[in-house]
Amino acid sequence: MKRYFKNAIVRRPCKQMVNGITSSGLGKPDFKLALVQHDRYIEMLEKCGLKVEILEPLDDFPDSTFVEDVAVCTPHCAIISNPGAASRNGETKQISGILKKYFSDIEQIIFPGTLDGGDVMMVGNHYYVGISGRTNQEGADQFIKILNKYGMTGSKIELYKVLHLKTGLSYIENNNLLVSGEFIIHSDFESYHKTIIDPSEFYAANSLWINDFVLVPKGYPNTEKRIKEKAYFVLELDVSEFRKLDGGLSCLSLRF
Ligand code: CIR
Repeated sequence: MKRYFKNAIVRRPCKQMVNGITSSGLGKPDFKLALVQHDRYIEMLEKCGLKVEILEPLDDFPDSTFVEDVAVCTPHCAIISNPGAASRNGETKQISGILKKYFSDIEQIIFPGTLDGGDVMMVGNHYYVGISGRTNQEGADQFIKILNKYGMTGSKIELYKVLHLKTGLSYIENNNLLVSGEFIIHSDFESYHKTIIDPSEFYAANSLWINDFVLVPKGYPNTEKRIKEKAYFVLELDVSEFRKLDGGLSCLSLRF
């Protein structure tokens, strides 16, 4: 097994998750079922070879289980974000203390810059940053400046329809990119081997590469089949209750 990532951090869903931000129109999540799905998610991360730190739920922050949004972990430093949604802005408070255990260098995006980790897609030493309803130009510029300080690079991608960059786009290594909607024809992604996600399986565009496994949400057989054809080990996972809050597989962890 390729062991690029060794660790993951997740945060248990809190009871208040039923009041999380959503545009899905799929109704409120079932909290108990969400806990079961989260347990299974942790098991899958372990199966991919990761040591998982599990953080306590934060009842003041309904969306705090989407821990990917509060930081970006690079091989050289961790960058604490500044979430663009008002109700999520305080989620970053304790993350710095946790990341200090793993990283000697911690950076931070500061106001007026905003950035959600879900808008950041890593491709080796380069990071694509979505300019979205959550991540603004100032936040992206701060982020890219930090990357440059550590010898990494970044570039900005304007988003038009999706919540976050990785809502519609996932890099699964080996130059393979899952693309949907506004990213299917896009000058910045022409050099990749693109797997175009069928509109009926749009949600599966957020699949997650970890050490040569690819986690795919349950219920998207065509995407699953096409990823398998590329010789990955595919793990299927039901995340229906997180989908109700516009969240996907990548949103539920930090990996490094
Ligand atoms: C939100 O709107 O912030 C949450 N309900 C969903 C966050 C999903 N996170 C992600 O795509 N990285």
